[in-house]
Amino acid sequence: MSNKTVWVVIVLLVVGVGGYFLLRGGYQAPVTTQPPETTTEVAITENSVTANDQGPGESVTVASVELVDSGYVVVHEDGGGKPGPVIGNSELLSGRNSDVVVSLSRSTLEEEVLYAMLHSDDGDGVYEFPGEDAPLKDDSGVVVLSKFSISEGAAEQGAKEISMSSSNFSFSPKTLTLKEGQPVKITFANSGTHTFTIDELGVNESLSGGSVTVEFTPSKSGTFEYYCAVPGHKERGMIGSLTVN
Ligand SMILES: [Cu+2]
Repeated sequence: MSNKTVWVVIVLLVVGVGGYFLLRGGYQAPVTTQPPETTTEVAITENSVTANDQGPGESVTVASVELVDSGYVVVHEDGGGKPGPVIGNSELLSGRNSDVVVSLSRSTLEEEVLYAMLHSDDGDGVYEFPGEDAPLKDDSGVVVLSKFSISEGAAEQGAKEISMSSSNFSFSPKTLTLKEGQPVKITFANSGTHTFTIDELGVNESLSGGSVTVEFTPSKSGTFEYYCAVPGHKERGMIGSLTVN
């Protein structure tokens, strides 16, 4: 064998063996590792607001606001059983906002009813209504609001009253915030046959007929799932998240 032939054989061997390992995956390109995701932000897909009954003062605290886009939580006084004049507002960023303090143009009065309503922002960061900053509505065209009342010792006494809807196949709102130990009375506008079930709190009420009232007292704090236990309904979207503080 000439020198030239030896070199040709060596080159063929190197290329052949190298190719074999490449095909077998025996050689792996260096992997650049991505830093782990550190954010726990949950994407907000639906606007919601929850205000609990509270004592009188010069501001109110809105327990929970979830906004898809930045906007306002606006406090209306009662105007004959529905939201009347505005007595305060607070600008909020998109996402989950807890215990939002809204300063008011007057002190709240014992036993009065107030409404915390979500409004959009037209982009100028100034609350204008009537104007561009209209109330936000849910998928069914209902204004997103939470009715609450002012009373001394609200947390110890009266049940928190909430309106919800249940239908094929969703609950509205999809998030609730309640206080541990404060009784709650939920009136469902219902269509179809469903249940309102919270395993951790021992709640399992059937919902049938047009209007159903469910009463319970959250016995512990935490974040719990509420869902419809009719087979297949939860999977199709009858599920929500309850936070008990
Ligand atoms: Cu159902």
